[in-house]
Amino acid sequence: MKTIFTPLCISALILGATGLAQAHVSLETAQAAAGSGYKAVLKIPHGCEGAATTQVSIKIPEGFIAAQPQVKAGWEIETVKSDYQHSYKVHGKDVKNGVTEIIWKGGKLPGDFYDEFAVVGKLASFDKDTTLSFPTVQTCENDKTENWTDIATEGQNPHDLKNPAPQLLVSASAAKAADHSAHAGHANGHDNKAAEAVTLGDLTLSKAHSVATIPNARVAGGYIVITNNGKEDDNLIGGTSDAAGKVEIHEMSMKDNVMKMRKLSEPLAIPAGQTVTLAPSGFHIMFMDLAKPFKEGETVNVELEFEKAGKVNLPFHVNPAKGSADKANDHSQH
Ligand SMILES: [Cu+2]
Repeated sequence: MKTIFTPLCISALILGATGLAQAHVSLETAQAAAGSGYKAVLKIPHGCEGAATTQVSIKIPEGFIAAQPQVKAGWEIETVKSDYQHSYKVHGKDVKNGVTEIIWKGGKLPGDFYDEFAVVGKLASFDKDTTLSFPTVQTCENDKTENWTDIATEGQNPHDLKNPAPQLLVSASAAKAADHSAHAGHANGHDNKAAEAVTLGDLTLSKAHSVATIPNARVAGGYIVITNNGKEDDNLIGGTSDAAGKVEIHEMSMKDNVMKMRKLSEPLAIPAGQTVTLAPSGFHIMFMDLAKPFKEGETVNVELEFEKAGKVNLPFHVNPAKGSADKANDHSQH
């Protein structure tokens, strides 16, 4: 089944130049929690040997459910729907099919410019850490193509692939990760560290971490996975930290092709039975007015407050500025 969808509103394309002429196509957020909502932001860093990109198609992997492309000014969107290999429960309903391929066409991305193509959906509740591949084909003027479709076989290093498909590491659901705390280090990547999972009432808080800042930074992001194992919704009201003048909850979103960050005006909902992931491309904690820059290897003490579960003190480990999750997918340094 094919559906043609043409965005009516054409707003100015925001284009950023890139110096990474050799960079591979990759996902902006290369790690997410099983069972959570996920926004796949496909980064297209260059054309085909200089030719402008006129079409981008992406295959949606099994386990990325209810995929919906984000409207993109200047591009038509075509979706292919087919049956999933498995059946999934979404909001209590069985979902057996959905979008398995998305094609953006009719646009023109000059060869030396950069752009992003986004898809939102939900990750299945994988019970072990799983790598999902999003094979992508870039079609350019003069019938040139770039195929980002190589998938590493077992035991093969993805870095050895010439044209790797963009990858997402899905970490097993937080509740399960807590049961297997010995594996927590693995689940989280190579040398990055995050706090052990903490239980607060019905909530499980895991993977609390921040990222090292540049020397004069005034703000830093905080990231965490929050699972509500209870039967009642809860809300993240806010937090405090001795490392920052203020702790706010922010949302990063795309509006008319512009990346916007805003402070949430209401508490962040943690619905019953669901996992909310605070990550760089979505909801996140923002440490404002830093007492001093965050350095790799340090721990930042944070008190988070939930409406029902109450307050909890959590260490946020400061990871290197370029995380291992990024390294797995970002080949720009080759
Ligand atoms: Cu922010």
